Amino acid sequence: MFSPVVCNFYVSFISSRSFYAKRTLSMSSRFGLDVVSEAGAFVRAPSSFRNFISKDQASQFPAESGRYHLYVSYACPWASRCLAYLKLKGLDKAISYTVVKSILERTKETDDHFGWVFPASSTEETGAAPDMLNGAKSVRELYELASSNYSGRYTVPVLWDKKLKTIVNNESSEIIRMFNTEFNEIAENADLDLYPSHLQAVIDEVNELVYDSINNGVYKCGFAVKQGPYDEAVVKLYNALDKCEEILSKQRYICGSDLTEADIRLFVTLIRFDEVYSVHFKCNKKLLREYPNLFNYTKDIYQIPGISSTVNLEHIKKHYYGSHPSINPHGVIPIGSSTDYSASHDRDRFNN
Ligand SMILES: N[C@@H](CCC(=O)N[C@@H](CS)C(=O)NCC(=O)O)C(=O)O
Repeated sequence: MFSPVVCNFYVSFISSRSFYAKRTLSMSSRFGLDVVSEAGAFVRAPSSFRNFISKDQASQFPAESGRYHLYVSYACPWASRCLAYLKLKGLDKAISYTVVKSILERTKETDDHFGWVFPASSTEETGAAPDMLNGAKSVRELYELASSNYSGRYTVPVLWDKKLKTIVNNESSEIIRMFNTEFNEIAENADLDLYPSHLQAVIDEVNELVYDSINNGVYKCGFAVKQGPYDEAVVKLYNALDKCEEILSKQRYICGSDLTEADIRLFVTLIRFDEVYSVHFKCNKKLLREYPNLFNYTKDIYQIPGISSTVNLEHIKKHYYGSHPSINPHGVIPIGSSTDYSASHDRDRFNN
């Protein structure tokens, strides 16, 4: 279950400091297992822990207040969408969470894996906190506590079960679905349904486009090591952004007049676009702020109560510019535009 499928890729390690040195993959390797294919394209490895929390109290992982804990990074778009759900659904009292440090660090003396780490004290980095629950020094340690034979990536988000002392799930697209429906007995905002049955087909369709071309698309641009895969990814990215811009010229949200899961999934990439992806991942054909609808839409989502607290641009910039030596070897952080996403927007025009 925990063996990642890597097949016949000629691989290099994306998130490791040994990026230049390591060119072959051993299945027992402790390095990040996102890979670069023989053609030079970025390939994201699948998540490994795929259990579900259920409102059924007889299930293995029943929804309970105080039982589960979410480990996140403010830098990570996938983790941030889980955090956004905690806030939107009013679950942040029932499900506690801990934020890791922004920059990847060495996780063990005995090898050269770099990954997410916790600060030693709550004053070490604003926003980040020590792991008070398990006393772990790194996210890697959490995976090792949960499984003695784990050989995948040590990614965030991690949804942790305090009772069984294990990882329930580390796939954000599944975690947000659980938060949406399974905790409604506890959620302060139980009536909010971000994946309503009448919109599921359209949400699924938008998610497919947005995941492949935009969420993961920016990574495919940034981590391509050959011109061809970059060209392909960047064309797909801007075609998808143009399409979203067009849709958003006619309606407030990406699937119609109501906020849905698809908006949260799109937002986490858009909010990082101008500050990071445009420079760091070479997504510079057009900035987000040059798209009137996408830009105002991003401000609109940012201003939904709870969402701005999930966006920490300091952590975001420090992480990307400081954790990928293959892309930015000296870790210099570009100045950026300091765009104010809490400024007024024009999206109310669709409400009349
Ligand atoms: N499919 C996962 C992807 C999570 C993911 O790739 N997280 C990145 C941060 S943005 C990570 O933790 N990378 C650390 C590593 O690969 O070592 C999800 O959506 O939950």
